[in-house]
Amino acid sequence: MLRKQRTEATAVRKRFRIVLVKPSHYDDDGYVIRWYRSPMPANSLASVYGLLDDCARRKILGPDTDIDIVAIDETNTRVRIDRIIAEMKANGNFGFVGLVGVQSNQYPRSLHIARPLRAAGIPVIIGGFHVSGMLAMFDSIGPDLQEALDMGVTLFAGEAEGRMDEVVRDAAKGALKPIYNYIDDLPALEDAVIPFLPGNSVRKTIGNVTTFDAGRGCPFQCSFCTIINVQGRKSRRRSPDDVERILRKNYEHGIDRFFITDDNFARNKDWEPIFDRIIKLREQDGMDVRFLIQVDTLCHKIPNFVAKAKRAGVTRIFIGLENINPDNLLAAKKRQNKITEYRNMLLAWKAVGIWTYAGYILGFPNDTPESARRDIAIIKKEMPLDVLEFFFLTPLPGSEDHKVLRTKGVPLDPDLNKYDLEHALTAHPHMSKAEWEKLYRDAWEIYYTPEHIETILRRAQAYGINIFRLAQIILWFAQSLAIEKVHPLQGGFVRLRNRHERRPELPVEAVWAFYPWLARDFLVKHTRVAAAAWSIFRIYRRVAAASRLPYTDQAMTPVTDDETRTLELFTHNESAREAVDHARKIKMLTGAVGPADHSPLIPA
Ligand code: B12
Ligand code: SF4
Repeated sequence: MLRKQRTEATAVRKRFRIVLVKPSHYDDDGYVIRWYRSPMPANSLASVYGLLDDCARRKILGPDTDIDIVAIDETNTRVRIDRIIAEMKANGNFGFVGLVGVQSNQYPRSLHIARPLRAAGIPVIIGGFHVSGMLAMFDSIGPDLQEALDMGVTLFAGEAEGRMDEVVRDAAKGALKPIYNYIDDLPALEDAVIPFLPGNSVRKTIGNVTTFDAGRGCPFQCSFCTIINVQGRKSRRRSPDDVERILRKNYEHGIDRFFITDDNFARNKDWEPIFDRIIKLREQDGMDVRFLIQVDTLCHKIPNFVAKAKRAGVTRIFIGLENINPDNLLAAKKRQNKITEYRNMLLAWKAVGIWTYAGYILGFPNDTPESARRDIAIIKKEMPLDVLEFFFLTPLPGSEDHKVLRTKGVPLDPDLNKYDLEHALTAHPHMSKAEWEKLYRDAWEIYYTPEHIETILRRAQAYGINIFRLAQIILWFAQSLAIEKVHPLQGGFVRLRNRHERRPELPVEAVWAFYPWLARDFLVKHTRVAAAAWSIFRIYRRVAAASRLPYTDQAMTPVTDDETRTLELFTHNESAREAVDHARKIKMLTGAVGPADHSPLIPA
């Protein structure tokens, strides 16, 4: 009798199936960028998974309907569209496929994934920065978004916290709207559902690192930035309780390294209570958690910020240095970046043994191939930076730059797949496309010479930084473009390619051509990686052997007033000299120094 009842109960249970895909994009040969292991779980995927998992737990479709969620990160897992179609069909297409956190460069790939799914009658929703950025900046729907709508794909703009119930219920009723637009109604994040990914997704990444956002929004106004137009300029943040929950949940699963993805954690209004909570977890509860955070170039001026970051377990910071030419920074409205502060800022982090990554943008209006090469040489000599990474100045959809160029009718490369900060997409006033591309390739080689790698390691060792770990990261950043032909931030372990995972505009290669090429490519690349690793290891050994010898150089000493007149960083052009004079004037006027101290560069 009991068995019969149970069978009846299971017979009426329904299963609403959700497949979440975080798409990758195509490399320049047209193949999907996919790795055996990606560096860390995608925070966008974890955020959306967490929200849907919460819907499932609350049984928002009624007590008889289970919600099943599968999460696929295409950077480490092949998306089997045929299998998704078969599984959905077996479930009467009761469910949807969510294309998650879709950036502009991933949008063409997303449409390629969506097309066969829509042809099979499966509901598809696309969310992420491309849709949000386009709807934030333009009143009308552009051809790219229209293509999705014409296929019957639903677009989601804005953030899904607090909105997921509506979407899931509509999908279950078969009544998804064409567009959900919440871009002007950004949710508060206090007590919002926290990001989460199941173990099988995390296992496809390198291991003990994960990501989460403690807040969103940035107060600054850089013209190339998409974040302020999509996530706003107001700081919205998770509570210290939620941050603690995220950390504990991961720690229980052996994950103790975190990348806090806030674009600018220093401007998270609650950075201090959050740091205080983490300090408590570390110092009183013995949780050895460590962090990479992103900050701006003035963060060292916030009282206690650097000291508390250190105690909270921050071991690395990422800074958007962007450029050392004040004219360029001004043109990009990056007014908060003051070259007069760069070295002090870096020294403040170095003093507490935290290593620094910085982003440098090539192709600002005043850049020439020569000036950019000279600027990189100045950075090497005069700034105590560890890892430097280069990007093309890119009019990303969602940015003011993109809107201005589109509105003026300036020709822009129509292929969204290239909007990945690794391609020249528009004309430059002083460089041909070929010169700009060459500059980008050369920049990595100019910075990561064997001599400079040695200098970076020597400086780091003097500050007590783990140089073995730093040497590995340098290997990754120095060689990614040369060997894998992708930016280090898109990299992973062991590149995988499938003959059929190619842009539909390009032909599927013949078996006899594809596999020998793949085998040769694998061998050549891994030989090159081994050679590069050996060469960096030898440098590491040399530096480690000299650990007892004191080391210092110009970049490691606080800037003196004399140096403001001699360092190339401050004298390389008129605008750099003006920036120094301006900083000096401000300091005098605000009384931050006595008349004897004219250095704008000694922190007040
Ligand atoms: C962290 C981060 C990274 C990390 C990723 C780490 C990780 N594994 O998470 C790293 C450093 C590796 C990285 C690399 C790159 N990144 Co990145 N990254 C970010 C950053 C700072 C945070 C992303 C994030 O987690 N956001 C929070 C999530 C929750 O927001 P979200 O994705 O928008 O999702 C919400 C909504 O959109 C919506 N939603 C999203 N999907 C869906 C789906 C459905 C069904 C629904 C209903 C709702 C929904 O709900 C979500 C929750 O509210 C963003 C900037 C930002 N502030 O978002 C840039 C950003 C996304 N990155 C960008 C770029 C260009 C890149 C690179 C191409 C750069 C490069 N050349 O290396 C690579 C691409 C790598 C890749 N394969 O994705 C750009 C994209 C711009 C654009 N217009 O497309 C951004 C916006 C930064 C910028 N410069 O403007 N990135
Ligand atoms: S500081 Fe960074 S996040 Fe803030 S506006 Fe500038 S580019 Fe965007």
